Amino acid sequence: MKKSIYKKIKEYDKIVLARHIGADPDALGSTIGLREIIKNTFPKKEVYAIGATSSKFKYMGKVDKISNDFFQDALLIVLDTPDLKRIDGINDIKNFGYVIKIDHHPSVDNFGDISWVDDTESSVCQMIIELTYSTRLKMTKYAAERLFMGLVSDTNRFLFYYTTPKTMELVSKLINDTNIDFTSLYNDLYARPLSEIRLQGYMEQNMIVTDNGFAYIKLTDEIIKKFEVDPASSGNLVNNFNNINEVLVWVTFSEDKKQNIIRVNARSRGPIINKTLEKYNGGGHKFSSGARLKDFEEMENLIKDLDKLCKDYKVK
Ligand SMILES: [Mn+2]
Repeated sequence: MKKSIYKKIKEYDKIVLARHIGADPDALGSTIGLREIIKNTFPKKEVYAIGATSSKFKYMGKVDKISNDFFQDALLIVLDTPDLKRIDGINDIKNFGYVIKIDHHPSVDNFGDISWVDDTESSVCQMIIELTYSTRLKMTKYAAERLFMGLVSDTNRFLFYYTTPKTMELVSKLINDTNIDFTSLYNDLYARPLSEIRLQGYMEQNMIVTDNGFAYIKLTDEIIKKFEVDPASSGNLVNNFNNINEVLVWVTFSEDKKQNIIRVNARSRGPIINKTLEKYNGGGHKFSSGARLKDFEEMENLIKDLDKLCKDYKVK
């Protein structure tokens, strides 16, 4: 698999690297990292990492803008994207000469002349490190930094269960090989605006926790404005409330006045929550789901449902 991917990279002079919309460090790190690696190995090739610019993750590097004329006869490599409709900047993959998919999500759309999909890999950045070290591709320090940041971000600093001995071995080889000053990269990844920290403090103080281990916080438009954040980033703070002894399931309700909805972000340390969220115009993974509600009345029903879910789980 990796050898045949290398062969195609060697064969094509024009290469486009794409990833999912709403880019995260793994998507940016794998495309920008692979661009540098291919250019370092084959300096004459034209290689572009495309997709919308991300101001939040600008430290990951610059993305390229190219015209659609370039696509013909080019090799397209789609990274970190399980479904065709979420590829950023490409409407039809048929416009390309050859397509390779490299991904670690459970498969949604089966596409690509070559498809390397493995959901036991921690990140696509891990897969690119692996690809590079098992072929004649040549790593660079800049690429190593991007790949390291993407991997660390997707594993939440080696915390998630799909961090494996292979992850550790590849990262160790990467650091030895390129001498990246990896501890200096954490500031970019983890520095947050004061407004967000203040809101988190508010949430910690005001979160309601039931006897059944269900925790929630209602963030009205007024509160969101007071803390000078936005409904999307306030909802993302849900990730900072795991590992609380008394809490099994926790949820943020963020009022979005512009779209006239209540955004729901839900997480769990046990009960399976996506089935419940599906009844409320939402869904997602077993332990990590979201939804969009019409109003706070619907919120009250969801609170009752999730509290019952925690109660039933505890009885088991
Ligand atoms: Mn990823």
